[in-house]
Amino acid sequence: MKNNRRHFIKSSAALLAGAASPVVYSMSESTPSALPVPSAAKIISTWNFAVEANKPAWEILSQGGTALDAVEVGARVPEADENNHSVGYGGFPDREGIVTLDASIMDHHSNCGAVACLEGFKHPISIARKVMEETPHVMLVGKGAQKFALAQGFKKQNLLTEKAKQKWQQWLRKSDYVPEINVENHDTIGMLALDSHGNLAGATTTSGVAWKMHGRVGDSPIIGAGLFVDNEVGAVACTGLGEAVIRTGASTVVMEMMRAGKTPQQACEIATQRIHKIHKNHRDMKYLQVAFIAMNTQGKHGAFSLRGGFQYAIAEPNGQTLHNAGHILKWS
Ligand code: SD4
Repeated sequence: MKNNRRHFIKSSAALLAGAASPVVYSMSESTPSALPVPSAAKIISTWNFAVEANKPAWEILSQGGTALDAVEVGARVPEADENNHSVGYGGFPDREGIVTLDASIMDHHSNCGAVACLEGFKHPISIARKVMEETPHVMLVGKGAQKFALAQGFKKQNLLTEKAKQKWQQWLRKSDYVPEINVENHDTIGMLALDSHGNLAGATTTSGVAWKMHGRVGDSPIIGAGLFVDNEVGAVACTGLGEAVIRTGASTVVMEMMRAGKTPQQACEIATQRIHKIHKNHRDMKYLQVAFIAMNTQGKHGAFSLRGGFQYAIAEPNGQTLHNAGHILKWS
């Protein structure tokens, strides 16, 4: 390990504390950092697996790196984790047994890139970044995205692990489709970062809802739905049932609330309440979950979800913490 590298150590007290109160992860270092840790830098990310994702992302910010690099590097962590069944390699497939991935990334200049319904590549977030940087477009889907990824030198591979295949085969016996949200208490990773230059960036990456129809695309790759960054205002990411997020343009709602002067927390609550109101009599209501994270240009953050169980992780100069978000409803 490099001498000047900051790293996070999960304290045993944190493990004992459980999920009821913020779980504190202390940072330690053997020698002082070569560069001062920028006091403004901060990351907020969705779900408990974000703690792992935040570690390499924080290393980048703590060395004075960009928010864009931080969110890309962080998002690659769950993408590569075969035990994470809602993101990247090891993700649960669609009803035809095919793993298809959605991802998006956005920087402080409002540049953005996305891929949707992408088959066969472990790191859609990096391909999304290439779409942003190397093409005149914002989103590539399906075969076109695959072709582009190959042309950019990404390696094609099988993403369906044995474990995910077994789960799919179990599901096939009944083929009873209900979108499974909050599976194992984690889903899409959404990451928002503010760097020491005062710039924001965001990323989302997901395998979407398990057993979806082939070709289904969720909110995560859609700018203004699953992700939105505006360097004059803030950054927003969503997780949960993408159909509900798309129907309501949810990230845009949070962004515009912040622009109008609401705090990130208030903005996340307003968008959640709006989704709740719109879906009260909707067929999706019985399994509906949506959750938001947001951060403004000052590094103030907010998080809120429709139902309980949503966690988010914060990384900042004095450590990393995992929190339970406030919510409106309980799972019944
Ligand atoms: C989607 N929003 O594809 C993603 C999945 C997710 O909690 O975040 N589930 O709809």
